[in-house]
Amino acid sequence: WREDLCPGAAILRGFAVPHEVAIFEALPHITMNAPFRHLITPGGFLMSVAMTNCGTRGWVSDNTGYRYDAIDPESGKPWPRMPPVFMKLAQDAAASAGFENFEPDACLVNRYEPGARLTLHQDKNERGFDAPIVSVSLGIPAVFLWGGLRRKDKPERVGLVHGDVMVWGGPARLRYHGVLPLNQGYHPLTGGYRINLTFRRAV
Ligand code: MD5
Ligand code: FE
Repeated sequence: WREDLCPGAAILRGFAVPHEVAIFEALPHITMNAPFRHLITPGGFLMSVAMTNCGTRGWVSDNTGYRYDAIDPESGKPWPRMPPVFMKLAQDAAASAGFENFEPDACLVNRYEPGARLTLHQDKNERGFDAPIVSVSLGIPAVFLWGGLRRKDKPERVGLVHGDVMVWGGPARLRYHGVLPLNQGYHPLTGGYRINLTFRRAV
């Protein structure tokens, strides 16, 4: 069930399914303390994906730019701690793709409703790019856009379903990527939403 997309990039199909119940038991702790919110891009647009974070750093966007912050600007308090099941899942997935000793400090939780999308971008707000990124897809399916190292490289389309885990590192770490507008759907654990957990080493 491991698909190697290119050097440094792998999809582990269904890897998160054994942890699905524990993940959704842990999630309310996070969202009660740091509710999902629609961030504003530096350009002044409201993002269609709703976001929150757990871990010692969280990814935030506002009119001053993108950054990782130890404090949730909405609450003025640290982000909720990363649940052990999240940490273990991220570390096991990274190791299965060849990245031992992954120590994520940030978990961005993305919530997509039908129509929500993520335009093509690179993840480059982290201090270094040695660590991989682990991305866990939950709930209703999505089409992932997987581009090259230059914005103009035509992206491939990759279907992602509940439980799929992607690992990006090494030469794939800075590839452009995005998510097509989500179709309507239903999943017993998420209702009409797609939830994506993205684990990173921010600092
Ligand atoms: C998502 N989220 O499905 C995606 C999964 C984000 C984001 O892109 O920034 O929150 S992360 C997929 C990813 C991460 C790092 C590198 C690459 C893909 N890649 O090289 O294609 O909500
Ligand atoms: Fe990204």
